[in-house]
Amino acid sequence: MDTNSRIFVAGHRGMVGSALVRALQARGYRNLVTRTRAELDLTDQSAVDAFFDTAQIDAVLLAAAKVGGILANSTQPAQFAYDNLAIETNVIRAAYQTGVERLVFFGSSCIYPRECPQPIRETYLLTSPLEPTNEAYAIAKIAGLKLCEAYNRQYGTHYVSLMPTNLYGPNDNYDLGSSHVLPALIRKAHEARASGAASLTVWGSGTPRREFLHVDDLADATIFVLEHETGDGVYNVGVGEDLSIRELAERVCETVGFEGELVFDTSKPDGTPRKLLDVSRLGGLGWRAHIGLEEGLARTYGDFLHTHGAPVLEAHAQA
Ligand code: GFB
Repeated sequence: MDTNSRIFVAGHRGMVGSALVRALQARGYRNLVTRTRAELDLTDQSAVDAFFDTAQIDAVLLAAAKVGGILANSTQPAQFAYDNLAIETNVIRAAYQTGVERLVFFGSSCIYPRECPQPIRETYLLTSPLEPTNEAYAIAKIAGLKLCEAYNRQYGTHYVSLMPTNLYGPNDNYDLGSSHVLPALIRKAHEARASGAASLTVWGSGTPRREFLHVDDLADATIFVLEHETGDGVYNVGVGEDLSIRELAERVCETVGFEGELVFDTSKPDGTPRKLLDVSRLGGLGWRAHIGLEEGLARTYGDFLHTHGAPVLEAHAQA
């Protein structure tokens, strides 16, 4: 792997994909290959095969996926299962068939059992039942991780799986129905402050705990793995500490400057009680996260203001 390598960043427009492009370009990687969904539908096997047959790819960063928060996952299980299985099976198979040596597959901390010792080690995978609200997505991502391991074992490839905790940062999804909690709370606090509302609604009880990794840290970890022969397998990527949803909402309100009340809507699901990752495996190789939550929230709110100013926000709301 060197800065002339042809690296296919699948999903380059998404939050993870765009962070990977930023980080790779900043480090002098000049031969990044990208395709929009209109140019290449990754759920179409023959289109993916035709692309790989001519693109001469040296490495694949498979950041393309159908992702979403707890409500989207619990209401669209078939779409989450199918789209993610189709994308990963098409890309991993075509990568192998065209001699791609390195591939990084991105999963999520939701692949681990709902009830397992915390912090969660990579070895806890498949040791007990999954969280129902996102089981379809989790099964699809577990299948992708296992497919990488199968190709490594049978064909000697070096396909690595990174399991990030909850991510946030530039290019996140701020649609209140399909987004994750952190961007949703940023938007809610911003709109509440702008409208002079007395309160903002937080889903669930506020007691679940979550760990948050800025997406630029995930991009940094990905390049670390690409540039260090870290071996194959699965690596958790996180910051090593978590907080309750209530605490997160309070921190977001401080960042945004909203001083109203928090109202908890317990008709919405809490999901997994906790999913703090054990990050010692990647830590043991020398990688650490650098962006703490306070700095991350400030940067992310700044990005939100820049990209979702009032007019765009309204248009977004009607989309
Ligand atoms: O981020 P989130 O949607 O997904 O929800 P998960 C995290 C917690 O935040 C849940 C609460 O307890 C939500 O009830 N929450 C509070 C909110 N207010 C809000 C809100 O306005 N919007 C949202 N979305 N949540 C996802 C998985 O689980 O984690 C995905 O469904 C993926 O597949 C992702 O793995 C990383 O953290 O519960």
